[in-house]
Parts: sequence; C-alpha cells; structure tokens
Amino acid sequence: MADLKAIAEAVVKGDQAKATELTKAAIDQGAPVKSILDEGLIGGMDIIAARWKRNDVYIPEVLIAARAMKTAMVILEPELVKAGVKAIGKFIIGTVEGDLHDIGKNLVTMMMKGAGFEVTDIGIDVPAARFVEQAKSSGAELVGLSALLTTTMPGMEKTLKAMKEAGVTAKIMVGGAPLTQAYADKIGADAYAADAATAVEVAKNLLSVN
Ligand code: B1M
Repeated sequence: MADLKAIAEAVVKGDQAKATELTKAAIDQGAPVKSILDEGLIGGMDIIAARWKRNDVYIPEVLIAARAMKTAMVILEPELVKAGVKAIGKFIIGTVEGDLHDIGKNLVTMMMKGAGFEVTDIGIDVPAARFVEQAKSSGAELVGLSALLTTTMPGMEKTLKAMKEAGVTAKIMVGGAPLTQAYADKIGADAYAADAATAVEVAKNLLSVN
C-alpha cells in the first residue's frame, strides 16, 4: 500500500529524491493521485507551514521543503491532469510598481503552491495596468499584492482602484513588512496577511476552500 505519510515526511525533511521516489511508487501502486497530492505533498507543506508559524523552523527549511514538493510535482502533475484534478483556486501575485523586493512574495508563492493553488507570479515592479490585464486574462479568483517600501504602498491603493474600475471581480489580498490590517482596510483590500503561512489560511477562507 502507498505510504502517503512517508511522502509528507520526505517533504518536511526536504528530501527531494525520497519525495520523488515515494510519489512515483504511490502512482505505480495505484494510489488516488488526489490523495498523493493532498495527504502526501500538501500534507508535508502543511506541517512545515505550521512549524514555521510557531518559529520551530526558519525560512531555509521552508525553501528546502518547497523544493522537494516541486521536484515530486514534476511526476505527479501529468497524472493530476489525466485524472482531471483541479487546483483549489487560481492566484496571481506580484510586487507593486517601483518595488523590487521579491523574497517575501516568492515565499507566499511557494506556500500557496504547496497548499494546492495554481499560482502565476507576475514578478516585481508591476504597474497597476498589468495587474488588471493579468487578473482579467487569467480568470484568477484571487490577486495578491506585495510591497516592502513605505514609498510603494500607495501603489497598492492605485492598483486596487484600477482593478475595481476595470471590473475585476477577483478578491484582493495584500501583504508585506510595512503593511497592517488597518492599512489594508483603509485602501479597501479584501484581506491582509502578515506572513506567507497566514496568506494560505486567509486565501482559503476568502475563497471558502479547504
Ligand atoms: Co530593501 N528595504 N531596499 N532591499 N530590504 C527594506 C525593506 C528596508 C526595511 C531596510 C531598512 O531600511 N531597514 C527598507 C524600507 C524602508 C521603508 O520603506 N520604510 C528598504 C529600502 C529603503 C530599500 C532601498 C530603497 C535601498 C536603497 O536603494 N536606498 C532599495 C529599494 C529598491 C526598490 O525596491 N525599488 C532596496 C533594495 C533592496 C535589495 C534589492 C538590496 C534587497 C531585495 C532583494 C530581493 O528581494 N530580491 C533588499 C532587502 C533584502 C531588504 C531587507 C533587508 C529584507 C527584505 C526581505 O526579503 N525580508 C529589508 C529589511 C528587513 O526586512 N529587515 C529591506 C525577508 C522576507 C521573507 O520578508 O519580504 O517581509 P518579507 O515577506 C514576508 C511578509 O512581509 C509577508 O510574507 C513574507 C514571508 O512571511 N508578505 C506577504 C510579503 N508579501 C506578501 C504578500 C501577501 C501576504 C504576505 O499577500 C499578497
């Protein structure tokens, strides 16, 4: 019988080879691919996210776990497509115009992918018009804006306004070190998340997915 717990453990340890080998074995043994994803790979990322929130592990461990999941996903992804398994939501993320910081955004990207979202990272220094265009063309349910500078925070308000004016219906989540819930409320964002692990919880709540 496929050992999905062992897959989760391999992800937690950041063991790329083991995560991949066990994922392949589980596919060969006929385990449901959705279970390999949910209980194995996402299960592992859930554990690492919870440990990170408790400060039991730090960013390097999160990055290594995410890399193990990504490697195993290379072989699981075609099986998910074949089985018609869909992502739990479509998410676009970018750092707002004038801002080149991307380490936090990349962590949010990894955690969201790890939780089963389809994520399109549109990069750094993203003008409002590009957020609008990408949100419309992708049909994403959720758009994430990141900013690390007090001088680029107003770019979030500008982006939100542009999206509303353009009729974008996606929910909008904001985050980044200088942000607060009060600021998110003031500019009319749908949600604020203080860190990447919380971003996953907030996104799931916003879209009512588990
Ligand atoms: Co810059 N920088 N930087 N910087 N930089 C800060 C942010 C700063 C606080 C340093 C300082 O002065 N103490 C300061 C901002 C001050 C302010 O605005 N009040 C600053 C400055 C001033 C600048 C420049 C203007 C410096 C200069 O050139 N004079 C310049 C600006 C460039 C630009 O963007 N136009 C600049 C440049 C740079 C580097 C390029 C050298 C580099 C960025 C490299 C990169 O990102 N690829 C850099 C770095 C590394 C930093 C610090 C040291 C670290 C930022 C970081 O990556 N943190 C930072 C000081 C600090 O924070 N100690 C600093 C780690 C990361 C994991 O945390 O990004 O907060 P963070 O992400 C968290 C959460 O915020 C949250 O989740 C993440 C993980 O938990 N989160 C979200 C982030 N986005 C989210 C989105 C969400 C939800 C949660 O939903 C969508």
